[in-house]
Formats: sequence, structure tokens, C-alpha cells
Amino acid sequence: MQRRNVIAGGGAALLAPVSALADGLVLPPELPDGTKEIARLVNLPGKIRLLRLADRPPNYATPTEAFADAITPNDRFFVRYHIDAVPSPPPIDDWILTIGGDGAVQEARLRWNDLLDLPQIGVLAVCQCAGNRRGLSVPHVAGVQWGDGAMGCAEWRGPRLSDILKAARIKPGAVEIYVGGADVPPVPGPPAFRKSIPLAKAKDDDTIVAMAMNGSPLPLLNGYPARLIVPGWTGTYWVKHLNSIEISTTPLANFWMKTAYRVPAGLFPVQQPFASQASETSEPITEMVVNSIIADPVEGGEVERSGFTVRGVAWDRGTGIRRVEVSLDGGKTWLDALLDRPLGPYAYRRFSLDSGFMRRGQYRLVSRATSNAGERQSDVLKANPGGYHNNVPRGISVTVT
Ligand SMILES: Nc1nc2c(c(=O)[nH]1)N[C@H]1C(S)=C(S)[C@@H](COP(=O)(O)O)O[C@H]1N2
Ligand SMILES: [Mo]
Repeated sequence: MQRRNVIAGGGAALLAPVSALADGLVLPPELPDGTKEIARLVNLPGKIRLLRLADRPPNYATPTEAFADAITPNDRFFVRYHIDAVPSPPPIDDWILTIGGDGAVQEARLRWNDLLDLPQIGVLAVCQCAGNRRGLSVPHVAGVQWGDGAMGCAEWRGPRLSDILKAARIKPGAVEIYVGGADVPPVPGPPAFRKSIPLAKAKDDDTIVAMAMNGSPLPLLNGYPARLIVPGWTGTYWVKHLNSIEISTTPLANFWMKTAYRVPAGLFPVQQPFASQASETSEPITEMVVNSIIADPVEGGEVERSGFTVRGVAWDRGTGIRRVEVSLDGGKTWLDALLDRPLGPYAYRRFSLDSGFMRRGQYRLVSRATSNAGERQSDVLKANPGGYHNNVPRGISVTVT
């Protein structure tokens, strides 16, 4: 049943047929057949060769090969929307960010230039959808059937959220900061995508409002002109097209906080619990779990028996990566990979391993990472209704020729 999510259970997947798209991209064999049928590589405005999983709302994944590098280029960065209402880009001089709420002493309205006047902070951080790898769950669970491309790592730059909040002044008694974007649904429709974070995370020095991504304006589909960056936390809090902030004395009680993006209580231990949103049975999904991916070679690839290099990246909640092991035999034996210099605790850490001479045949390559906190990828899928936090070591099949 869940055998294929166990590392040692690589046998079944090894024999699964791989389906190649017209231009050669090979999809993870574990994806549901329906997803394999609709997945296409497409170019979008500002985007090259993303894997289309849905159009309305737009959900496009980054192809695995892009994770051979620690930084994901803007034109390959994945796209995830909940509502089919991508806003048109505002003239930058008209853009206004309002900061108010019952936990604010006064309402503030900041313009683009006001944000530029604040100290600018650069943070290298992974944005990963909580549902990344959901499509690899066996049995399958409902939601966008992501393979492993609902993530990316970029250098985000802009003012600290804490500096922005100063313009409205936080009252004692404030508990959460609500954030909203310009992708408001047509009425009547699904509830607007608004999220909240606890005051402590909002005040964290690394929590910023990004006005730039990898040294350029944010692509429209990644939240132009500005988005929230919550390093270490899953992408759901990284609200795009940011235009409203509320300082609140009560927990946000909408669909996106109370129903979606929640996990069974205690299933995924975190360092900084989101107490104001926890219930007896569930809690919001917050900190990412340690994980890794092999990006080179790719699924279905052919490699030389004289030797090849296995490359990929590893990441976690922000403690940093201590170790990555690679298996060339489906998880039976493990070798320590070389780690590149860390780019920062929230960034991808690149790893590589030289295979040495190999005999011809089919091989299953697997990677598994351990964080500086001593957490290692889970050997067994921690099943949950949302299909979140799948960090079971991923195997890919290659042929040594
Ligand atoms: N305004 C807005 N922001 C949003 C979302 C959204 O639907 N609307 N989706 C969130 C989720 S769930 C994820 S995973 C990330 C995805 O970021 P990306 O589209 O830039 O890759 O954006 C987050 N911010
Ligand atoms: Mo997400």
C-alpha cells in the first residue's frame, strides 16, 4: 500500500513505466495517470518551460533539473494560486500598502518609495508549497498533484516586516499579523486568500517584504510588486501581491487558516508553535521538514559506466543541512555526499557524489538529508489528509550504459 514510500521498496517504482513529454521531460512515475496526461511544459509571461498542472487557477511546477543549482532563476520559479484572479500589475507609483487593524495604534499607508527608504535586507530562502510531492503519495490524496517542483530558492530583498509595522505601531495585546494580496476573487466566489502569522514570527529579523527577487523585480506570477517572505515556513504564508496588513488582537478565522493548510496535532514537531491557531486535534502547517532532491541525473536518465556525478539540493526549517547521503542501490547502502558551502540557513545546500565505475544496468538513486538539528528525512510517509510535508527519501531510476 504505502510500500513505494519506503526507501527499501524501490523495486516496484523501478519497473514502473516512465512517461516522457513531447520534449523529453520525464515525470515522476508515481504521479496519478490523469496528471501525467494533462502535464505539459509551457512558456508563460516571464517564465520558460514550467510544468503545467492546472490553468485555472494557475499551478505550474519547476522541472526537477532546475534543482541542480542552489538558486532557482526567476523564469523557472514555480507558480501557485488558489484563486483564478492573477491581478494586473499596478503602476508602481499607485501601489499602496495599508497597515491597520484593531492591534494598531494608527492606520498607515505606505507607498513603494516609503518601503525603499527603510533598511533593505537580503535573505536567501526556499519557498516550498506545503503540498510539494503530494502527487507522489500512495494512496493519492486530493489537491494539486505536485511532483517535486512546487518549490524554489531565491534571494529575496526588501524591508523587514517589523520595520513596516512600526509605521502603524503595535498595541499591547496584538497576537497575529494578517496579510492579504490583490488577487481578490470575483464575487460571489471562494474566500479571498488571506493568511496570518504570529506576532513573534512577524517580528523576526528574517521576515521581510520582498520587493526584489534574485536582483530583479518579482515576476508577476510570483507576486509583483511585493510579497511576504517567511523563511523556514511553507509557502502558504508567503502572500503575493501584498497590499494589506492588519495587526490583530484575535486569531484570523477564515478558510485558509482554520480549514486548509492544517496538519494533525503533534505529527510534525516544530520549534516555534503557532499557538493562537492550534486546536486540540490540528495545527497550521508552519516550519518545513528536512528534505533533499536529486536533480542530476533526472528520472529515466542514461549515465556512463565510467562514472557520473549525482547532484542535488537539501533544505530544512532553517537550522541548516549537516549531512546528505546518497544511495546508488535503492537505499540498501549509503555514501556521504560532498556539501557545497552553505548559502544561509534557509537556502538550498548543494550536494554532489561521484559514483565511480558502475556496471551496466538499472539503478535506483536515492538521497537523504540530515539537518543541523539532527533531524533526518522520514523513512515512512507521515500520511495526513492534505498530503503535506512528504519528505520520504526520493528515488529516481537511471540506466547505466
Ligand atoms: N496572493 C496570493 N499569495 C499566495 C498564494 C495565493 O494563492 N495568492 N499562494 C500561496 C502558496 S500556497 C504558495 S505555495 C506560494 C507560492 O509562491 P509562488 O507562486 O511564487 O511560487 O504563494 C503563496 N502566496
Ligand atoms: Mo502552497
